[in-house]
Amino acid sequence: PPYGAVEHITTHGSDWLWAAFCIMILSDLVIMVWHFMIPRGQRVFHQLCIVILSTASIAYFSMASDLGYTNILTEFGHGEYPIDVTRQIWYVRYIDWVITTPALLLTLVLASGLPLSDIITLVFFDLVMIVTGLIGALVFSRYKWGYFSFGCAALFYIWWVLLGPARTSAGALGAGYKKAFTSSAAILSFLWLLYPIAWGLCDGGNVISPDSEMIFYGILDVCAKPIFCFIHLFMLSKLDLSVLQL
Ligand code: RET
Repeated sequence: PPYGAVEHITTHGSDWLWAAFCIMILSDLVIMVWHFMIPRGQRVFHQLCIVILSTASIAYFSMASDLGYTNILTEFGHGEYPIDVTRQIWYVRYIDWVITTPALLLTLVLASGLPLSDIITLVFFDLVMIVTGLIGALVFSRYKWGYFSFGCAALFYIWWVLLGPARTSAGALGAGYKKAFTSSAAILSFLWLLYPIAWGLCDGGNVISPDSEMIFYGILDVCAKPIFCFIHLFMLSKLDLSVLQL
């Protein structure tokens, strides 16, 4: 029937989410073991990665179990019925991001010597980005794109801080710090560009199915969380972290 048709993930979608859950939790366990080999006082980056991967593991556990979403009416369904179709909106993602995106930014800026006032503002605008994304996803009408625009403005501010002031202050810590910061910030900036694109195709425009959404966001999350954490921690392991006084 055209009324009450629901866009849902399938069992294949769920299998992929269980695979992503395993990647998150195994990477988490590896970093937990690794962090005990680092001297106290220099473990903060490992600890932040543990925060990120533990949160992601629980989020993927929820989504693989088909939990953590709500059904939202969409103007145009992806399926065969053009009207009055609902779509799963996975709010659990945003609960994950509220914790993990500030932690990801901290892994970068705590190794850059950026002043505390700038770090606090950066984290606040990151929260603005995620919360506007959540509200926009839950809004049915075209006003959702207004929230999306506020979120994008916040992302532009984050890019500017990372590639401008934070990169400059990393340079003041030495060439090694500048090199590590620039590579990690470039990877993060590129990956974060893809999130609003995924949002536009899923939560925003309802262009791709929930299964495809899980593949798009899932590959992104594996790159932006475990892969990013490992690359960043390896680069930091070559630096003398005692200069940071953390
Ligand atoms: C939203 C929609 C509103 C506009 C923008 C967004 C950006 C989200 C980003 C999320 C990053 C998530 C990560 C998660 C964990 O690894 C909220 C989709 C700009 C950049 C890195």
